[in-house]
Amino acid sequence: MRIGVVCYPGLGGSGIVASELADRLARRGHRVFLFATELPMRLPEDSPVQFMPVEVPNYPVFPAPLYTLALAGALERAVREEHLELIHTHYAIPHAVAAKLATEGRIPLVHTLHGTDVTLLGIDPAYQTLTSKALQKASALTAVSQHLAQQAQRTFGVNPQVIYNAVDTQRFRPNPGAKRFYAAQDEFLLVHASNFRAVKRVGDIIHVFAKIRQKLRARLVLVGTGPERAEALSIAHSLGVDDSVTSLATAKNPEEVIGAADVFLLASEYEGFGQSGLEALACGVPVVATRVGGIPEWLTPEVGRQVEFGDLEAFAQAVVELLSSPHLAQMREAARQYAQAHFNPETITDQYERVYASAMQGK
Ligand code: GMT
Repeated sequence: MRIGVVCYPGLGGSGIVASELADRLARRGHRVFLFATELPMRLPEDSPVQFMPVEVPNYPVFPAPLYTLALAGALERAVREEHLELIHTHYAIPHAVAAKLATEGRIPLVHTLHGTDVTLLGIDPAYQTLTSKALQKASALTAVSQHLAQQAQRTFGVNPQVIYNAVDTQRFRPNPGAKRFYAAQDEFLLVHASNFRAVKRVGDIIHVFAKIRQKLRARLVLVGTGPERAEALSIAHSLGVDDSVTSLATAKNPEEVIGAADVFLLASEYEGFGQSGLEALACGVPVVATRVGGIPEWLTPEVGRQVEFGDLEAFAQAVVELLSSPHLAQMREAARQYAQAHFNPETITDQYERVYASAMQGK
């Protein structure tokens, strides 16, 4: 098939899911065109995917760059010139509307909902009505968790099929030998990775870490960057733990440090899925995370702990208990096996191919 995939290129789960899927589809023989404003960071250098840059010209007459229109224009041209047979967008806003505008019903559209496109932006009156219309008219919709699918039904009146995210267990694998680069021999290594948006509550991670430090020796590595990074580091300073916190803002290979961790921390207020937690499990690293959104659908007691959102005392306690548990080594083994068994990229690619096949039949 000739498939157009649309995504955001930067630090964010939907761009990761989209570019890894695009790459796998292309390696299966599909002709895949990936539309984004920049080369997505998780697209392998040797990928057979054809990157289609979306140029967003700005003119002083516009109050802001017109991304939706520029994307729609790029898609419309590719339908004509590259003979796209289907478009699959990741993150509904504004991609669902842009694809509808570009194609006007000529080819099937598939949209994957990821999280804040439903829960935060989706309920914003500025975007809600037109996005609902575009999603209701789509050939197929998928969501990355049951929880998100239910939210989408409430917000947009649609019933997406759930396809969980995959994890590349070749890339995300245990890397205990690297722990010495990040922590002293008698320290535990705790890791958090995200795009540091407010919803990730990185400040809570720092508070939790300060509580853990009162009980045992540990070091926290923060992987990634975003709007809340400076605030998080300032909280670390004010709590007197900044000497034990390392910030790796531009880590190109986050798996190197995640694979060296003892426990991975995720304190989010909401997660459509929580991709970074799954990547930690694939590395054989147990996860402690908040019981929000799609997290309970993959974080089982065999591979980690769930805690109530905002209960920082319980969060710290759960981490300390895990680190002191005689079963920690078993849990590490179980985490990797579980990720390999349930979130296999090829199985998940099969599921998307089936969605495309039925979308093509119904066109
Ligand atoms: O909203 C974000 O923080 C980023 C968003 C995205 O689209 O990049 O991430 C969402 O998609 C990921 C991949 O499916 C999920 O793992 C994340 O849980 C989800 N983020 C939120 O729901 C906050």
